[in-house]
Amino acid sequence: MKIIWRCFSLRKDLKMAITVLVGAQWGDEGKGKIIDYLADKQDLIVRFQGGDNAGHTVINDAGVFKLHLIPSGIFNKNGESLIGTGTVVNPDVLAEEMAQIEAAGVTTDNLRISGKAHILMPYHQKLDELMEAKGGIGTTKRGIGVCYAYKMLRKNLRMEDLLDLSRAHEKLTVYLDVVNNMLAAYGGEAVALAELDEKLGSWADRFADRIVDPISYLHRYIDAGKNILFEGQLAAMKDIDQGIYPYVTSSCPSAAYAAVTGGFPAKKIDKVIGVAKAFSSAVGAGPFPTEDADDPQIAIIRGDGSKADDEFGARTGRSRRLGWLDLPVLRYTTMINGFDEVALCKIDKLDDLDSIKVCTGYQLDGRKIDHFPNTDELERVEPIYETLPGWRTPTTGIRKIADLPENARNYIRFIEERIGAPIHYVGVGADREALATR
Ligand code: 2SA
Ligand code: GDP
Ligand code: MG
Repeated sequence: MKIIWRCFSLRKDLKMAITVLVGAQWGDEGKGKIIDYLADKQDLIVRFQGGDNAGHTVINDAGVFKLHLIPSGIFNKNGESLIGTGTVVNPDVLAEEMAQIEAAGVTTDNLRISGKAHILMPYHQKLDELMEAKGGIGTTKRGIGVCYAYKMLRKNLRMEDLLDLSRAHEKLTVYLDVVNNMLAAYGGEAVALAELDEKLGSWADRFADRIVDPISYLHRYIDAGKNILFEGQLAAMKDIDQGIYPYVTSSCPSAAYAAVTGGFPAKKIDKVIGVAKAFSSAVGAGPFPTEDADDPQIAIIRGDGSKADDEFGARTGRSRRLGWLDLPVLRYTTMINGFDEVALCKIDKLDDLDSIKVCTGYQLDGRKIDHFPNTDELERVEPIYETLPGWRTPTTGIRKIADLPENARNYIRFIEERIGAPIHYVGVGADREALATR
């Protein structure tokens, strides 16, 4: 019996080539940390959506990094990193981020960029700022939504356009008509083609040798049975389709989008990992049922901003909205993504609490509901809480889930049973090695 099980598990390992890792709540769950931890087993890490609205924190031997565009696996010297087709790339931000990483002594020689990734232009960012000023949803003002909107309007340049600047100039001449009309509507100044031409030239010099045809590039890895990890940004609650529309980002931070944008069959995904936090946080406007700004216990979790793992935006520095763990949200995102494994981060932030509230369900208009509510309903729901005892013991030095305090293990089991997915990793501190595993 034992032998049969071993063979099965070995074969399963051999097949375990494509993993997708996504956020399981509202974003900022600790994806950067988990990817950095898993990176040395990977041959390729692909950031598959979003742009420099992301702040993925990685703390390892090389230093403290808040990554915006560069995949969190860049520190793995033995593999490559790809900024994928589903992303929107601000080349100036990318150049700055590469310089920061290189200044810390880390090579970026292994970084490639999909030719099909869209270029995020200065006017995308300007329009995001202007639109937010007229009553927005609390975006990061990095131009993300506008760039994706122009992608759908078919009025963007892509990274591959940097390889033929005269053709890029022709395309931009047409696109700028639309852009300048939109800028005028929001009271912005028109942009001049000559300035953009200059930028395109300098971006071509900087990035041309990193731009790849993403399909042949990726399929070479797939055909060779290599380990590939797809890195999502944000989480399903901020998904343009499945999230709390309109308080969402403008791409799909859900696992299947890795295949859609990667250009490979979705059935080839072997494993989906969801990263959750032991409590809830969100930035930007929109419903957040378990938000509890006044609870003194929540103030302990937030910190004062002096530590890298305090609850402030890794991109904008905004104070994050905080609340208790919301199991209906986790059940919903598990349903959408099909988590094979969950990483539960920041459990150490609960070490000093006497008791911990967990939302197990919602009441809508006085009645308990079974479905996950739409955005308007979510504004009105009342969370149903259970209170679990805290453990009041430091967990940061613990490396095995079995060695965690009994009440911490009970908290983990409580979550697993209610979401129907196993927790394989438990974050006990911000550093790479501060992780308890099975
Ligand atoms: P956008 O800028 O168009 O994507 O904003 C749309 C919504 O998505 C939210 N959003 C985020 N939520 C959590 N974390 C994000 N990244 C930063 C971080 C946040 C920061 O890692 O801490 O620094 O403020 C992120 N990026 C976008 C945003 O709040 C809108 O609700
Ligand atoms: P991401 O966007 O999902 O990568 O998450 P962010 O980097 O925006 O936010 C997560 C924050 O929590 C960062 O400050 C991390 O350094 C920190 N962090 C991640 N995992 C843990 C953990 O297990 N314990 C503690 N204390 N901090 C963690
Ligand atoms: Mg983040």
